[in-house]
Amino acid sequence: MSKFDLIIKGGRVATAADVFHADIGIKDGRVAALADALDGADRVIDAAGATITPGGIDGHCHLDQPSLDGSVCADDFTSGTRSAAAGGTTTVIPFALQMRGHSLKEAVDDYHQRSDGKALVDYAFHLIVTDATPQVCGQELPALLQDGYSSLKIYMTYDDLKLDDGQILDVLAVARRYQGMVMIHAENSECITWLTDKLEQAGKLAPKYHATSRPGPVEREATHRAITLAELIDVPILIVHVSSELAVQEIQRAQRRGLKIYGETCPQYLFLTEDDLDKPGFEGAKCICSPPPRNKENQQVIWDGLVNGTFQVLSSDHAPSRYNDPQGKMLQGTDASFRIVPNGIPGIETRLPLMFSEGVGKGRIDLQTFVALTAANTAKIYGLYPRKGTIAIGSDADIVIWDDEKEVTITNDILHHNVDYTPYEGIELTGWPRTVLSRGNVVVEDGEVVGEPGHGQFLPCDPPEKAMPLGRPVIDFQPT
Ligand code: DUC
Ligand code: ZN
Ligand code: ZN
Repeated sequence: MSKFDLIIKGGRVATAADVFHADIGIKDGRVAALADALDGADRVIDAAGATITPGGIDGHCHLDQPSLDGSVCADDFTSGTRSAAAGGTTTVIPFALQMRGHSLKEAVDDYHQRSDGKALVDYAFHLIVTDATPQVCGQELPALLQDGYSSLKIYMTYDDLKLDDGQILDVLAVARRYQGMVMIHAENSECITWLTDKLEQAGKLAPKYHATSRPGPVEREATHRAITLAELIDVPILIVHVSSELAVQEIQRAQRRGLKIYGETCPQYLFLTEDDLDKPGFEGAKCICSPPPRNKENQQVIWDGLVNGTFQVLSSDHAPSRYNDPQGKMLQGTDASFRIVPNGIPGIETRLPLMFSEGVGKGRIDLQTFVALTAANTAKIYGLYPRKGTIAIGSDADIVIWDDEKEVTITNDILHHNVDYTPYEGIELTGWPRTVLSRGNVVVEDGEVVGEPGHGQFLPCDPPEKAMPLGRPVIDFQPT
């Protein structure tokens, strides 16, 4: 019997800490050896001249998520994880959405049914809490937080999802007591509704007015309020999909004060602007997402935030709606108000290649920062480290071997999602995943997806505290 199942030879290995040359020996799905020169394997992959990174972890994506507006999430666990794998992502963390009036446990059970046997790569679940009842905060949430579902998202906007400040405090208190990581969608709901009403009254319905209805101050106010609520409870939070300079400033101010406020941003805030919402006809709907893309100067602030440590995580917020489809962006036709266009853009496959080419390749971030933002920090924050997010002895062999020099023009027909467009059409990149391993299994070979549904396993998550220090407990809040 061979010592290793597989050896990856001669590559340049990057982790969040180091870049070094080593052969990687893989046995039983895990990294078993890192050394100058390894021998004795059933299979050897020649990676001479190639960069090798840990498989990406997409800490924010929506797959087979039930909708509340009649639209259909275009990707299920098979198409979504096929697309993820093709783009070098080997762990995804989508959301089990609680419907108001229903239990959280029901949402989790339903989400297991939607994912069982369907994924090509591993996955965990975040919870979405929309109904913070005493039963949910007192029993269901504590039980789930201790049972492998250690993170949850709450919304400050969207009528069907949002919590008020008191409810947010209730949820934060539970998270503090049971070491949950709370992700917060921070936009001021009342301001959005007021602005949207005024725009509609003036007949301004086109996709571009989506950006007008959710300007930077709307995000800043909610970010400030979320931070204040977290400070009151003394609990870490993560502000998701941060888009604006004004929100960045709030997060930086809190971080300077020593608060554990983590930040996530997404490629759409680096590569798109509000002008993309102003394409001819209804085309701008393709880029309707919340918060909306901003302007060029703002893009630079987001890039700076990746470098200066404001952001720990770069996720896709892949929220796939088809464009030319009555269950997608055209749900209410092409003359519909921006208010009722399903929110979200696809990006689960393009996240890593965009950052590898335009971040690392263009010298904006170094390779270690790339790994930290796309894999290692995500694993730490959501309790998956060091099983995921690094290349170290004992870690799962989730590995990307890059074709560093490959020139690729992004077009929708090279992607594997079930969406009929990509907002990044026409962007020219250098570098694309050549071979991708999930627990030692080749799931992408020479750019072709060869993985099978059912290989991907559910990952119970530890609390984040095991890897990321938490705030000092001050008051023992009892859950309501
Ligand atoms: N915004 C969200 O908050 N979720 C999914 C899509 C979007 O644009
Ligand atoms: Zn959100
Ligand atoms: Zn989202």
